[in-house]
Amino acid sequence: MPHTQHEFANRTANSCRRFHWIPSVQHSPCRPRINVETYEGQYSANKASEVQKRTFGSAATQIQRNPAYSELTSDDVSYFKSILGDNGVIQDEDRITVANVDWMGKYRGASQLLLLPKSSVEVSKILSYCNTRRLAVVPQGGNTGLVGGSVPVYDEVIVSLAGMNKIISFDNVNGILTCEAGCVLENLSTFVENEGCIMPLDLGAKGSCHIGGNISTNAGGLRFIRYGSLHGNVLGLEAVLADGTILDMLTTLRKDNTGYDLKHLFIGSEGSLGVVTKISVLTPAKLPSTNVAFLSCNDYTSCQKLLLAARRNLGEILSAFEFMDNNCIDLAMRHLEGVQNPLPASQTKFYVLIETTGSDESYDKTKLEAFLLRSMEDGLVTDGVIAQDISQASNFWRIREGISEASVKVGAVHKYDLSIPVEKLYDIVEEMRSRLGGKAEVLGYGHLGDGNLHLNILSSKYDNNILAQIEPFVYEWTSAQRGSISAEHGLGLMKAEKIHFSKSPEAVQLMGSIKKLLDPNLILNPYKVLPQSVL
Ligand code: FAD
Ligand code: 2HG
Ligand code: ZN
Repeated sequence: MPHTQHEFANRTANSCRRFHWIPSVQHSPCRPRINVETYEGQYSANKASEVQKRTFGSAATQIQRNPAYSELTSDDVSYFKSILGDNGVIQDEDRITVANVDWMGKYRGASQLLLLPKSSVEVSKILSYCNTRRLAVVPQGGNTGLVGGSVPVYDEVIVSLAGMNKIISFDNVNGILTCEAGCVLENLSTFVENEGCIMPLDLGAKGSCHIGGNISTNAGGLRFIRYGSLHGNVLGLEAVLADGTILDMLTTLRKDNTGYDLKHLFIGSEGSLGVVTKISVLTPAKLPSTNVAFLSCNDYTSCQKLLLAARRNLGEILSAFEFMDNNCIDLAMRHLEGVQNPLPASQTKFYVLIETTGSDESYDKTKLEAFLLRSMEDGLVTDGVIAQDISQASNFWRIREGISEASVKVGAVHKYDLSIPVEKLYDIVEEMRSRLGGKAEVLGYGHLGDGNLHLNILSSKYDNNILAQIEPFVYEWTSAQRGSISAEHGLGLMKAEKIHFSKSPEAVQLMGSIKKLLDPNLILNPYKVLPQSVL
């Protein structure tokens, strides 16, 4: 039963009597953990020459090692040592094992070599050599990607950008940061916050992911609703092409209409067209007043109406609108240490996290409180709390950001990252639950303000019968709604063969032509992003 305005006011009064503005909510950084369980049916071997064919759980997906690629020799290793020094050439088994496995422990490659260049020139020398030798390469950032794009499939050489982590300059008049691609997002956030700005993106993996990885996946994240896509925020970048050409597009201009804007090819191309080495990005001003509310709603229709009301009534101060179903909260409480549901246990089906960020503490607070009381009167919200300090706000965010981390603790997880019109967005979660009939746990959450659903399907181990219930249904359903099968995570290995569910044959063909133009020997991130048939 919905609480009355009086009850909400009491809760607000009790929880938020001293309602402080929160200068900067420190989200808990998420460190990558490697779950050593391998995907059922997946093949792994120590020697590249033994690896010729792999399956990835789906009976339909069989990928052969492309025999056009050379196998690594000791001469290759000696060459890399001559340009990078011994410290830049890693063959140590433990370090290679970590770099071969993705964050979920779902995709595992069999590379024998990890390279750590320190400059664009070194990246250029590596790629030029690999191109001539036909050695396949996988660029790697923080290895937090969720679609199997950041790890080798077979014996590709791993080129990690971790050693290229310098801040080059910060223009504090215009708020423009220029840095190397291997900078960790959280370090950049800390740096620009000290300069009175914020990064235009934020995500749960910020303690590990690199800005180069963010750009290469066109990561969305928690600030997208306010600051939009990296296609808008990245002003320039430098990328090294497969043949070693260093392409300087590192402008810091806001406006530049001279010819084709080539940087966009590298934003979201997941290391398949070049290695991003430097970037310049717009950093918005850091505003002094941040408020976070954690709310419950009885049904999905109320969440939708709340979003509309938030857009209209919170307007320019709205900085996040995230939703989670009850299954997510249960999971988070089961698996995240020290996290508490700020609302009393009830029959609540949905939770919404709203954040506002603005420049006037008392105006922003009054506006948010009035909005929440009105939403309660209108029956859209059944209960809610507003954080009164950083610790409460962090707890709210920890629940939302921690769902991903909690999901991998169950054993096996299938993650779908869908763009769907908001009115239809939760239908697929319900349909999936009834299809699976209790064989797996189905979670729905995500960036509701951006029409982006994260559908997570959890079971104790990978099971091809479960997968057969999910795919291709989930892609067909999304395609029928004219949605996207990848809203923000990319295609990677997981969805390279599924691109046609979201893009026309002509568009995919053109993408293939661009790939072949920039990387004619197909050395960059093979088997990922595009279907083998167009290459
Ligand atoms: P990696 O995982 O190392 O690589 C990702 C892809 O980019 C690979 O194809 C790789 O080859 C390529 N690549 C990496 N660096 C370069 C480079 N310098 N040049 C060329 N190619 C490169 N994603 C979101 O969009 N929104 C979220 O809210 C979000 N939250 C997450 C929360 C958690 C807990 C986790 C684990 C992941 C989350 N992700 C999210 C996914 C992931 O963090 C992002 O995709 C992130 O941008 C990847 O960055 P990375 O440095 O880890 O890249
Ligand atoms: C998020 O929004 C991330 O938390 C991860 O994009 C989603 O793990 C997932 O499915
Ligand atoms: Zn997300």
